[in-house]
Amino acid sequence: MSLKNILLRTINQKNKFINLSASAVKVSNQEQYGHGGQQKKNYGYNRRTMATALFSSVVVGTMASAEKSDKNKNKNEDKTVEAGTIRPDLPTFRAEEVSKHDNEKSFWVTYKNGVYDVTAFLPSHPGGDQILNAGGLSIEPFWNVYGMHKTEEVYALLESYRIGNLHEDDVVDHSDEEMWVKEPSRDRRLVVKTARPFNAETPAKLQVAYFDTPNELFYVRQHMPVPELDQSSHRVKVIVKDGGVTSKEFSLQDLSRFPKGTVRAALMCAGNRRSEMNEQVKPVKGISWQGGAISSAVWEGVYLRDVLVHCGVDTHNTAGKHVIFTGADIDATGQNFSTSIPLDQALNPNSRIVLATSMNGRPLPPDHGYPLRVVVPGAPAVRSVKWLESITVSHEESPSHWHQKDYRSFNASKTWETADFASAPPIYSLPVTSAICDPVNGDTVTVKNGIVEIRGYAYSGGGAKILRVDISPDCGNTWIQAEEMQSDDAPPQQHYGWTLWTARIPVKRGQKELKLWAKATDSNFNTQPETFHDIWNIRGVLSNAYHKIKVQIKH
Ligand SMILES: Nc1nc2c(c(=O)[nH]1)N[C@H]1C(S)=C(S)[C@@H](COP(=O)(O)O)O[C@H]1N2
Ligand SMILES: [Mo]
Repeated sequence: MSLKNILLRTINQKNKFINLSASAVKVSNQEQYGHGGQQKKNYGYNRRTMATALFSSVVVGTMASAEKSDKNKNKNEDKTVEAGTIRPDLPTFRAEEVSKHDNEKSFWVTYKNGVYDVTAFLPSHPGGDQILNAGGLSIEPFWNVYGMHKTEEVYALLESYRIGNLHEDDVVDHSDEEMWVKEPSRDRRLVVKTARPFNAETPAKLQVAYFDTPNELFYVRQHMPVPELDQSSHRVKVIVKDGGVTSKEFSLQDLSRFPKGTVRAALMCAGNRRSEMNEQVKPVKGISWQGGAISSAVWEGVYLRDVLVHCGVDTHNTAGKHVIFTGADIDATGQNFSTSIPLDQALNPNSRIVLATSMNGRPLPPDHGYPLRVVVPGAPAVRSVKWLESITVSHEESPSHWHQKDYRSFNASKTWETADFASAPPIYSLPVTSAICDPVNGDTVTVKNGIVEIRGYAYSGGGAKILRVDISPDCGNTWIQAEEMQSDDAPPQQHYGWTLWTARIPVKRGQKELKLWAKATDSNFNTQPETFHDIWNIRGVLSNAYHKIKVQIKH
């Protein structure tokens, strides 16, 4: 039976218990076995949530032996049953051949100098579908993390599947990859910008398909690997440095005793739409986000303000003070992700800052900060620190390089040589922006009754609400106001949702092409600049000029 059939059979069995669509299964199989990327670059990211329990029905019998091997671990580590040494009797493969090999026919992995066809072993892998992440790749980083593999039995078992040697030049040190092994499963529909750390946009057409973005389609922006945390043992420390230093620790249960806090907020990366600035003016540094680094959710937890007041923060003397948020994720030098906002902003009830445990009615997914995240609505999303470990009230801003060396505002003449980050204002709010999401640039659209219908989002930071979205079909000569506006009920000053809009654009008979410009106006009557020229900046942040696309017309 082919590998695909074995898998499909197992999946079909599982389908009786878990509700999976046929298309999800199909996509998953293609993606899991179809990848042929570079040896060092391609596992762990491309899975749908489909197969969490994929093989659990067939592994019951083998779990016992896995446990046994685990107990023997120490004893066996002394012995030197070596796997992956060179076997001159076997053929040699390049890493590229292994990774491009069709894993749907037979499933290959490497370990040190060894190449293995482990197809026959797949259904009885005690770790279930985890092994699928290693298709065409080395299993070493996985085994470094899941140490129960390092036993005589497992080495011997692996060697029984040996088919060849990995070319000497392709044997690499995988120790730096361990930290990526436990990354969460991600929806295949996300548009991946970088795999490690994982950064991905919500596809444009799916942004406007839902008012609140389904959690699995919410854009993802990571600076580091996703930390593994547990809600029952998680604690957040509130430290107040004001003359003396006081500190209090809260479990999630402790937090739940505060009044419930909730806010509907779109989160937008300060670098959203950076690619347009980059293309239309000159290069900027940063992830080349198109318009998909914004998504919407309802966040629930408790209000930060209540917790700060409970901890005795002086609500009157706020000037010059800051609230530093620190996450559990750490960089290569051991520094935790951290940034800060002014204390004034944190204490203002209009800010509606939530210490969130839930996102759209579900526990926060690992990618979005499980089990606790601060949501600072209306601010660049970088201030909404995930995996929140501590909150520090201080006379200083966060000292981290993410706060000191990024997310600051510069004029268009500043270069990397002349920009002074220390004196540049940190970005704590967001300007008005909009984008056309459906159609996307280059699409062919069908005219119905002389009309082309277009849809998009508009958003403004700082609690402002979108009042109007205008579309020009003729490079700014005339403007058509979007008719349908879907938005949150909250009033301006407290309005943190985005607005989804629909506009109907009349087209002439025989017209072949349509250029469309979009701009929004917010409740402060601020509107977008026409071009990116004057707002260009080295980091490509706050890239909010008119969104301009061109589509072909089918009558
Ligand atoms: N702990 C932590 N919090 C973080 C980040 C991070 O890397 N680590 N990235 C920030 C940035 S730059 C953005 S744009 C948002 C992205 O949130 P999302 O992944 O839930 O969309 O998270 C912010 N909070
Ligand atoms: Mo961001």
